[in-house]
Amino acid sequence: MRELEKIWMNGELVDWGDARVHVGAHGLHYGTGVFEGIRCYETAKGPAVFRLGDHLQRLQNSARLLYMEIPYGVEELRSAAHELIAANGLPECYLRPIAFYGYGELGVHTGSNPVDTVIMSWPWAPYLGEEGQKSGIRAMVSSWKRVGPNTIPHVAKATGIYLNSMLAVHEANRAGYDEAILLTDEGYVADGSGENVFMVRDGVLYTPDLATSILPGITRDTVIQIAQDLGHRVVEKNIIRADLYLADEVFMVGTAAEVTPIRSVDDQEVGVGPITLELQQAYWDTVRGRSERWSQWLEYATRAPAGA
Ligand code: PPE
Repeated sequence: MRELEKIWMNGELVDWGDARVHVGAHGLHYGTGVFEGIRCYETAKGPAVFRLGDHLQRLQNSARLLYMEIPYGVEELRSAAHELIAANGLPECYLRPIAFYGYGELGVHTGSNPVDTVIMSWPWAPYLGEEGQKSGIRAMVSSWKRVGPNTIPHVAKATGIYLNSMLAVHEANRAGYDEAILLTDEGYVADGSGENVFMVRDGVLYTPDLATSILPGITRDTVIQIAQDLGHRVVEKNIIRADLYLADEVFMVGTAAEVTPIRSVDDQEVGVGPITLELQQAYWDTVRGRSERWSQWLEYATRAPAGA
């Protein structure tokens, strides 16, 4: 990770090296945290954060599902994000807000522990690589099942839930694949380890329904809206692994991964197809402010550091 100048921590900008947490922090022991991943893109009008408000609202929703109250509201975190972007001065970055139960008492109950709130930022290349975005990645259906709705609420982007993703991606990488696809206990396609999944068959786009154990991805929502605007039909429904094998196209979407084609699933070749590439290009045009149609999703950064 490339270290930048500042990290926003509990209301102030601190030097990168000083953003420390005590080893007794509750979140470290029990995975009791919620987080977000947001991208800020370089545009002709300067750095712009993509769907910042939607990400910060999801952070609040995730916290609510963990009975956690983040001491900062959406508007305060919005200004904090802008302050941080200005302080670190990069045209593009990934933003990682995280709120977790901090240091105080141990024991699974969160008790009187404070909630620490942090926003980091750093430059993050495409999650599955630039080559992966161009030529497609090789995915494997994981033997690990996605956490069910009555195990941990999958709607929450909670830190602890990512053990599930970690096991799946570890298994896939060890077996020589680039990424894992997790199924639900019932056998329906859920998420990648850090992405939502789409497929195309006979010109129609399919993606798992929100009630499947998926993260309600903001890129998923973005891609659905862009695809419909381009005249494609999008159907949200249960998908089984055979559907992926027989698909004309399969791709993954996420803030970090953007739109990444999948060229094979479990060694069944699907190839990189035209609808995926069309949506990938439309997504890049949208996030980089080249499409008027979706300009309301971009929040242009304030240029000067606060107080300067
Ligand atoms: N499913 C999962 C499990 C997931 O982690 C992500 C984001 C998505 C779907 C897509 O959500 P969205 O970013 O709102 O479109 N994964 C984050 C990276 C996780 C990581 O730190 O690694 C991301 O893309 O920022």
